[in-house]
Amino acid sequence: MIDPHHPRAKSLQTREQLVEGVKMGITSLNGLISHGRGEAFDYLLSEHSHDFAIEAINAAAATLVLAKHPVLCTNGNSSALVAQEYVTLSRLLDCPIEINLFHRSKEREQKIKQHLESFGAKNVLGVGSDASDIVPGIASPRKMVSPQGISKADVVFIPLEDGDRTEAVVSLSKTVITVDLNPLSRTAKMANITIVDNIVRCMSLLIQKIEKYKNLSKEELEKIIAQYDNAKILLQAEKKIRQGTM
Ligand code: PTJ
Repeated sequence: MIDPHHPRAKSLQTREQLVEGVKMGITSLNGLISHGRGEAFDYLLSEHSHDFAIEAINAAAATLVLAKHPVLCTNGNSSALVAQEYVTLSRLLDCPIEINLFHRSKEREQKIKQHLESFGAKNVLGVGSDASDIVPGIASPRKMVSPQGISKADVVFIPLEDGDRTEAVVSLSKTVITVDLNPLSRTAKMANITIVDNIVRCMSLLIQKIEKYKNLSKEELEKIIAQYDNAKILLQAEKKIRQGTM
């Protein structure tokens, strides 16, 4: 039990969630290493959702509201950390959640599906034989995708990856929104919209913004997207990191 008054309580709770994820068979052991990388960047960003993250959240919300077939990809880390938020987002957008794993196993897919369903998920794709389509140009098992999910999607939410999937999905003319605390990662650079923030902080902000933007006109949403410049956002995040936490 983590004392809520501990100065690093939130960070320690997040670690516990991932350790629990490993025990439940949801998160891979490699996922813990990945989280450590994220934590290091979060520390350099003062564990704060900065203006550059908010601007990306705005563009992501506008893009998701306008999307015809959005899909929310999840892996072992995001499922352990923000399952409830995934389910809320999928309800708000009336869209599926697709499990798409790097360290793929049928058992882990099933456990993640059950975990998401325990939070109320209704439409979970990518499990077992459902992942029957192939995205060309991906070297890992993440190339296997659902025909009703990533294959069909015009907008794909792909948080917490640093690999070739985003590049391959973007080259299919789909829009990719990512969440990555490392603004220098391949994914951060290749995605159309990169939210440089911790997924445990930014999901609720994204949900709130989508609720608000559902009342905006198509023209207003298109304007928010047109004004967004991902390269500028990444530069701002990198600058913040270089300035340090002082
Ligand atoms: O569950 P699987 O098998 O699909 O595996 C998932 C992991 C996360 C292990 C896999 O996708 C992986 O190895 O990812 P990487 O290459 O470590 O990349 C993850 C990126 O997300 C890194 O740039 C991290 O800095 C970043 N990251 C990690 N935790 C967070 C994060 N970004 C935002 N919020 C976090 N909590």
